[in-house]
Amino acid sequence: MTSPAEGDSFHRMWADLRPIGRAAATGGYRRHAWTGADADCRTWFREQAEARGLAYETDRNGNQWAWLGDPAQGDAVVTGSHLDSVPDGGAFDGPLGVVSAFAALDELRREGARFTRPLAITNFGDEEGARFGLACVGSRLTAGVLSREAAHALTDADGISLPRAMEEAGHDPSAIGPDPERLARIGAYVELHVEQGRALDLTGDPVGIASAIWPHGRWRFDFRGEANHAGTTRLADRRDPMLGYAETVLAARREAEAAGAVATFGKIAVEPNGVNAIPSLIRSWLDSRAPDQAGLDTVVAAIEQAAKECARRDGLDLSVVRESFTPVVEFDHVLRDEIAGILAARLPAPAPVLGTGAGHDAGILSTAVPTAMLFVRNPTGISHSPAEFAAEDDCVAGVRALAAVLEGLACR
Ligand code: HGY
Ligand code: MN
Ligand code: MN
Repeated sequence: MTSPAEGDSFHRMWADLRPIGRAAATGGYRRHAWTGADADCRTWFREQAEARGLAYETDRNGNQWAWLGDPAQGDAVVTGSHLDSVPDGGAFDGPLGVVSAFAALDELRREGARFTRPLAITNFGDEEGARFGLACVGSRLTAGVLSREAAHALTDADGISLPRAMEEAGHDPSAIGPDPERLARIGAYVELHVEQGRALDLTGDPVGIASAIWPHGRWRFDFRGEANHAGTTRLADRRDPMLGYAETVLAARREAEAAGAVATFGKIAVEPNGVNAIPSLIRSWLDSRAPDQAGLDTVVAAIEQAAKECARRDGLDLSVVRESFTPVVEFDHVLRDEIAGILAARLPAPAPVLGTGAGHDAGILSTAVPTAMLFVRNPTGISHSPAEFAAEDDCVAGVRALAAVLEGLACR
């Protein structure tokens, strides 16, 4: 068991954060960008920063920063993650990294660590893209891989634009866009995250280090047919988009299996969505990921081809739009190996180095600054679900590992 001091601040923060945006019926979280639950998470973050005497700020893109030391000194060590969730998401995806960052700082301060580099703790906004459809909006804007114009064009299911949602939540969107000055202050970004998979459960390690992120993206497939009566329209007379959609879902599974990739249709909107009406329109979203770009391209092209063939056969109009894309990420080898060395001196066995199919802000920031990730064991591997879990001892092992890494990097 861990010493009370180590676990205290982690458990206190975890208990404070736990009820925010949690749906009683499922135990899942609905902390979508620029909603009330997101605002409550942001308030929690600011309170944690100010309670520790850290300099708090929200950047032009709505990301939250808590600074120890003078950012202008540069070469800062930054750690954090995100607090937003997927619809009905788990408690750990994102928050574990933010809570662990504050807890690791608490531990280092208890031990009298002397920081020689500025340290910042972050909450990157809208990592899941649950409301506006694009993943990692806050970090993409800051890293300059999402243009101001493209961000302004993002809308949610109710047609509310991202800037308007920001404004309604009290954040001025007028300056959203690249933030090179801020990036120039960062010497290294290290994100701790619950593992979204079972690799560490299989190796028996509480903590691992990330090597790479698979290329992945989101595509919207719209199948437009002809609304009609479900009871009186002859089968031969139908232009039913549901058939095209259904066959495309089956093709996605087939093509992904053949390519050693993954493909998921997890979101669908049916118009008019009546039990006794043949739909006029099916909007559906594909999430696909593969170990390399060629594999991903092959899978998505094959799925699109299958959709086209169905559309041609059934007289449907098909449109396919890529809404989000993240190229393959290879984390900085020097930082990765430095972290492995720091942990090797602390852990009973070297921390495994593992790839992931999950996207992260660290992946986006890797285009601009040296980044690394630590994973904390997830015994079931389940994520993006209320069942997502990490054992208490593993969470505290994650805090200890992060504290060791921050000390090794920022207290030289
Ligand atoms: O979708 C992802 O991989 C991440 O959880 N945003
Ligand atoms: Mn996630
Ligand atoms: Mn995440």
